[in-house]
Amino acid sequence: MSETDIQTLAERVDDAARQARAIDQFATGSLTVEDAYAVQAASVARRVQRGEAPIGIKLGFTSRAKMVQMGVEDLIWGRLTDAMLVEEGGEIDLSAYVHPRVEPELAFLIDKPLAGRVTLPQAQAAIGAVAPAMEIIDSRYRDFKFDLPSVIADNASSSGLVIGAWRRADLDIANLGMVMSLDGEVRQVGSSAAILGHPLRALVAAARLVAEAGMSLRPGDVVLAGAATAAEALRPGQHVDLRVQYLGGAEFHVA
Ligand code: OOG
Repeated sequence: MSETDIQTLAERVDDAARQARAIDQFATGSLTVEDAYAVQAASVARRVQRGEAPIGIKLGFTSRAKMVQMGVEDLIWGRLTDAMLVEEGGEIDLSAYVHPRVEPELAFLIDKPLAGRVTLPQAQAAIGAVAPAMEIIDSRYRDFKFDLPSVIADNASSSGLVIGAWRRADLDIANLGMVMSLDGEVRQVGSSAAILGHPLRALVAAARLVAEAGMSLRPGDVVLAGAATAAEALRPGQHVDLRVQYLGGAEFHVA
């Protein structure tokens, strides 16, 4: 794919995100996974040119529940910027999104540089803190339908993130209960073990994936491990709450 084509597709997904408008997914077979990551990088570069700052990355499809919900089998990653941060306890405005959904996650705060092929203990040693988190995903594609290259090009549906209180990463996070409620009604129940069998494996994968893109995880970066359960659609007026065993929680309102 030519540089011009990459820029054209990057503009298309970036404009759709900015205007909160659904677009058709890219024609099947029209771009490879490699092209798709180039489009993603170019679309996020447009955000950075507008003044947004990169804050880390997110993993996608790290749980069976998400793969089954979206019909996609491969691990993907996307780039997070400061403009995507939603204040914990704060409010989001639905008009800024196409058809947002929320999913329960864990966030890692990187303390030491990490990239390439690393072991679980190396990943553990690179973390400064861990927090309960929710990701607000918002595919720019009509009906939230996409194939693998399309969702990668659309920055893995990245749209917002809510991070609860950070705590030191000295806790065993392998199998923590996670409960996400909408308006006080329990909607998704899971375990951090649903994330690749152990959420730290998401960090191992993140280190490998960023290295393949010529990048590294740096101190201060946030890594979202990927959803532990299926995602829930957001509606006006909702209160969304996540509780994670031993870690506390996070919440926000939808306006
Ligand atoms: C793609 C993003 C998936 C996750 O945590 O699995 C994701 C999507 O479902 O729109 O963020």
